[in-house]
Amino acid sequence: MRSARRPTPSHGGNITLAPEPAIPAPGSAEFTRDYVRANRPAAFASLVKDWPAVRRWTPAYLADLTARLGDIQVPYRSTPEHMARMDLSRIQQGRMSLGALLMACADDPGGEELYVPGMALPEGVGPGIDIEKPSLLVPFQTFGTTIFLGRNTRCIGHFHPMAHALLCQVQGTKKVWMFPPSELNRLHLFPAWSQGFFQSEANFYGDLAPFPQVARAKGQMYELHPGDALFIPMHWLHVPEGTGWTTAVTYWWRPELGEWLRSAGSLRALVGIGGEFVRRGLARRAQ
Ligand SMILES: O=C(O)CCC(=O)C(=O)O
Repeated sequence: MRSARRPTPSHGGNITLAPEPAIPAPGSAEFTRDYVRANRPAAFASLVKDWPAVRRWTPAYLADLTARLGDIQVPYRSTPEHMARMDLSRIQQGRMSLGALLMACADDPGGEELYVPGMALPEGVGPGIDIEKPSLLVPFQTFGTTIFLGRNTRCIGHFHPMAHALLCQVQGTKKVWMFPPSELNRLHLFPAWSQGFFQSEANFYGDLAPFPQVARAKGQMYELHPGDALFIPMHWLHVPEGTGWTTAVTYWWRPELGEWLRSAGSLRALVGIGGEFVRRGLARRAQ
């Protein structure tokens, strides 16, 4: 096992976060007790380094693989650096062909941000071929596998209302800022009853001056390299930023009731999920 790796410090706007080194992965019993039940994040060095995907998933390889499945249209994003307040409608850039996006990343990995912020793995890509559920997750019934990819990706600050996640970095490097649920009230989230209830209004890649509380929030930063994995506990706000071409796979599973009850983010999550439920009901009635 490789020794713990200490990342370089990261800052954006006027915020600096203490770097946390990636550690050797524990066994699944220790992972469950010390991290999942404790709602505590950690980066595990080299957890999935033996996945064939870590070697294979270049943009050209994925373009070739997905071309056989036909023309897949994907929603993609980019976040303007100079937009102080996140405007969700301005970061969605519409849809484009996955093949064209991958070829743009292959041709110019250092170009402007092109970000596919999560898509279900297409049939025939991934499980059993290039990736395998990490043994750490054997005790958990995972319910999905999502791929994130693009170049110079800037994910907005968000938390998962109802799931724990293990983010497995496949290619490229990524910094992930993390803030515990107890800090959510400093992170300028969109109103609890609104659609963005799990997302921050602050643009972590721009000027944070309009959000003085954010600079006071206590968080930590992880740096992921190919083959590393990050446990993202439920209700931890995270801000992942990829450099150059990056791709990652995330596994999801449901927390236990006790974990819910102990989390400082549960009330906001409940209000937000309730709001979403009402909005969908009203939309159905209006049809
Ligand atoms: O890797 C990324 O770009 C985003 C990952 C993420 O936000 C997640 O797994 O929840």
